[in-house]
This record gives sequence, C-alpha cells and structure tokens, in this order.
Amino acid sequence: MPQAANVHFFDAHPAFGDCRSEIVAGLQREQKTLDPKWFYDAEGSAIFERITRLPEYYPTRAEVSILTSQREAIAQRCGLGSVFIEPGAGNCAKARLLLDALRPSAFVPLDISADFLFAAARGVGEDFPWLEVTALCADFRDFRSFEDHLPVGRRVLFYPGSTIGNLDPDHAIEFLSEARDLVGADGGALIGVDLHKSTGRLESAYNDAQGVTAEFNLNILRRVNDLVGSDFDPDRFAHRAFYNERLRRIEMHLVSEQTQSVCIDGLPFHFEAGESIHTESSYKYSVEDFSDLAARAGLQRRETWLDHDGLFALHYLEP
Ligand code: AVI
Repeated sequence: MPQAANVHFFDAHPAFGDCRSEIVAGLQREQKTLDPKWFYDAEGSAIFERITRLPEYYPTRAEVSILTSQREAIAQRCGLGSVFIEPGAGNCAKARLLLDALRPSAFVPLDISADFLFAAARGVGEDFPWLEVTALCADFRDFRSFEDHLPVGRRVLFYPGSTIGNLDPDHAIEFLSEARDLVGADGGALIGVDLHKSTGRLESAYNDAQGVTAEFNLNILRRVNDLVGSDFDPDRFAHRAFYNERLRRIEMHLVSEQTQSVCIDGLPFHFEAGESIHTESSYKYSVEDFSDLAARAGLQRRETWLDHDGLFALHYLEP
C-alpha cells in the first residue's frame, strides 16, 4: 500500500523478554500473579474495546466527554505547535479528538505492537493531511531505542485512559519520572486518571451484567496457554473483582473453582479451591493524591478537568 508523505515509521524492534520465566515467577509467588500486559493480544484488545462501551464502564465515556468539551482549553494549556507523543497509542482514537485544536508540529504514536500501530498511524495521516505523523514501534521505557527518531520541538506527552492506574504507585512514579525526562524542562504531560469514588460504583464497572469483564479476565489464561504451552482450563476459574478500599485499587482475580494442578512443560502449579491468581490492579486517585504522586516524580499539576459527573480527571502536568 502506498505510504502517505506525512506518515513516517520506525521499528525499534522492542524486546519482549523471556515470557516463560516471567509467567513462572508470577505463578510461584505466594499470591499467584499474572501481569496484565498479557491481556492485550488481538482477542483481548477486542474484548477491551467492548468493555469501553459497557453501560457500567464509565471511564472511557467520561474521559471522551472531557476531551471533546474542553479541547480548546486543553490545547491552550498544552501549548500549540508541540510534538505530541502518545505511548501505548493503540488506535489513536483519543488523540484524534485533540489534534485539530492542538495543531501539533508532529504526532508521535508509540506502541510495542507494530502492525496495529502502523495501521492506526496511517489512518491518522490520511484524516489529518496537514499533520506530520511519526509512528514508533518501541518500548516507551527504552528511550534510547527511539530518541533519534523523535521530531524536533517542545514535547507534550499524552497518556489517557487511566492506564497509569494499572501500575502500582512506585511504578507509576517511575513512569512519570521517565515522562518528565522525555519531555524536558519546557515540556508537559496530559494524563487521564480515574477518580476514587464509592465502592458500589467502582465494583459495578468491573463486574458488568453481560460478563464482558469476566471474559476479558479469563481470556488471559488462553493467552498464557498460547505463550508458554500451559494447560489452564478457563472453565475451572471464575472472575472476581473488588475494590480494596485501603489501597484504593480495584483488584481483578481469577479464582480456582476446585483443587487442581496446572502444568507448564511438566512443571506443576497447585491450586486449592478458592485460591486466586491476581491479574490486575486498577488504582483510583483523588485529585490531591494524584498531585502528590506526580510531585514525587518532579511534575507539578497545573490544571485538571473533570467530566460533568466528577468521575474522571484529566491532569496537565509540568516539570
Ligand atoms: C486499561 N485499563 C485502564 C483498564 C482499567 O480500567 O484498569 C483495564 C480494565 N480492566 C478491566 N476493565 C478494564
């Protein structure tokens, strides 16, 4: 397919690491764990898309309502004509909502999944012909692998979706510190964060009536079977999600419905009935808690926009 003149690609061939030893180490912990990054193969990403449209799952709708109703104010705050960088860009749907108002000098979607990223970047280039799009297949944490390919200019990082909530607070601080280093002293960061709120509202968002979140959670077992040849039977596990009020995080688990053993290459993992694998945490922050977290990474909160119902926050931060 011919490539539009305004779209550039660079593949840094990000290393995926040794998934087998990572998965084994997680299952050997006292609280068995699987990293939520394993949710997102093509099938898992498609199930997540369905989650974002569920009546109970408010974060996507709330954030989109902020991005559409406040786009001019957001653009003024971020500064026009910057290099707009989105790690984990996926389909770039949220960045698209800002591009006309922001008029960035370049848009840099960054993702570790090359095919999906390049198709999404091509689509942005076609729909915004005035915009320079530089798609980088790279690991955001490995700045050196892509820094030579970043267009010149003041940088603004965009990290929507409360994806930062899937990191525990120490890792979120590390991520924000790396973001601060990337954007430099004159840059900025626009970060979407789900707000702490009533347990009932949060728990229903992760326990939808149609069972789509359960399907998403259980799909990780199929993915792990594909990755390491394990013999998880998803029918023998059940989805469980609850709000841990002390730690202010939704925890998703897969609970073994019976005593069973699962093998990876002859290596057995024993499950008691009722024992769980912790598959995801989704931290929720008040505006003040997130300001404190960002400050620990050397970023100051300059402005925050909330949706009409006060469910979700979009923060603009600067070093
Ligand atoms: C991607 N991430 C911000 C979602 C969340 O809400 O933590 C993932 C998700 N897990 C279950 N539902 C949605």
